Amino acid sequence: MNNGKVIRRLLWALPLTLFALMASQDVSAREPSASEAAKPNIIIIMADDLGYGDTSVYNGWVKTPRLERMASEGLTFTDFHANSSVCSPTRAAFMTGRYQQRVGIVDVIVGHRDTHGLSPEELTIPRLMKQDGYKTALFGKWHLGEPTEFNPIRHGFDEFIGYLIGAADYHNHRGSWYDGLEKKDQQGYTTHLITGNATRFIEEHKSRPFFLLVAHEAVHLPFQTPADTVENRKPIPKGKLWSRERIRPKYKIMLEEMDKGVGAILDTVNRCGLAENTFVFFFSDNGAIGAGSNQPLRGGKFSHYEGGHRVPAIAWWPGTITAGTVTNELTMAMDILPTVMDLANIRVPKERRLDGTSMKDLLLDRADFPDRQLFFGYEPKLGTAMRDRNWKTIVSSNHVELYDLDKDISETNNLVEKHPERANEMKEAISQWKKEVGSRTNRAAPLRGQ
Ligand SMILES: [Ca+2]
Repeated sequence: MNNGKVIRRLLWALPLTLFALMASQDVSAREPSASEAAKPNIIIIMADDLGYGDTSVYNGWVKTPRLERMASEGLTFTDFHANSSVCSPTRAAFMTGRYQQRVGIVDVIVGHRDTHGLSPEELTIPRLMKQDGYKTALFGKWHLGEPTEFNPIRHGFDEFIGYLIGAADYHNHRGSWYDGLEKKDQQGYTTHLITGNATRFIEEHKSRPFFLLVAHEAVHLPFQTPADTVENRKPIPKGKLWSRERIRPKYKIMLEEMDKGVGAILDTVNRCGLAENTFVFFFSDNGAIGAGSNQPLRGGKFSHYEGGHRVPAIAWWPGTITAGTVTNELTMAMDILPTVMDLANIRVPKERRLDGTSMKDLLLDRADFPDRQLFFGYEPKLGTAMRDRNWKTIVSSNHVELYDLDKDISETNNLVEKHPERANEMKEAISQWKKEVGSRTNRAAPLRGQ
């Protein structure tokens, strides 16, 4: 079913020979069996703190040829959102398909806060997929709880290699690098280790359905490139630590390394003959800090403006998702769980209220996606923001902002006084939503035996 809301167009003029090569690869891939076709492999690649204006896919300042190619072979989202402008809440929503408020993770998880991790009684993507016979793995960042009870292994991951905290030293991560429940170091640059573990996992499990979460460290701080080894790292002068001129060149290299990693994963999928039966989704967990770019959006990480949570997102499934397409539908990280369950034909227990909506028809048939109100709660620090189609409001204490993103994507013209009724309606919707999802300490009632 086609419609006017999804605009099909070629984004990049790839040489004809490249298209011919891609076509020949598709033809040579083996035919999946009936059972495999019913159970596609799922790979989610998550960047950390990558901004809307960082990658060249979004006309950004860093050339990322492998993400460009992924986009030219798949579907690019212009209005996809992280659930939060910081790490842990977005990850909690992505893992559970629910607003992070329902699972009690509204802020970044660090040791001293009242929420120490994602309850292992929550229904997560890996738990649901493991129950369905999928082999499951996470390589890279977790950031949903450091104590053993919150470890990814407790959430249905068969394999976990990476770190539990917000960031690790890219080179010297001994002491924060885990293999399952135990600390076990791997030597190397984290971006390369995450990619290497992911490609090894794909090759090892190419004959059965798998769910692979590749949670990159890039482009989160510390700003370290493969060349910045412990030996050659020099003390940073005071005042230079956060200087844009120092960070920018490193940030660029960090993103380029991650881009190569995305390419290596897609190459491995192709080489293993899995492209026709593997769904890959790439997105970022929140917007960029000042060293990166969220252009043309206002704000960035820790902000309720669009730059805080509108992020790059690309879906890839050659032969199933139409190549070189773009969608402007309003979508969010919590939509990923219902989407992959739909693609894998896994039933989520009815008792579990999901807030996300399956994107399956949008991905496969370019169908209309339902309009809905979306909320970005970060109380009490930033208040709550809301999207309703092109309208955006931000409510904090007694301050209200209202923007028409169709005319003002950079959120520069506050329309509260021009459209007071709309502002009040959206403010009331926020109040209702807050009552429904509960406070930051209101954890979800556990579902036993799921
Ligand atoms: Ca992040």
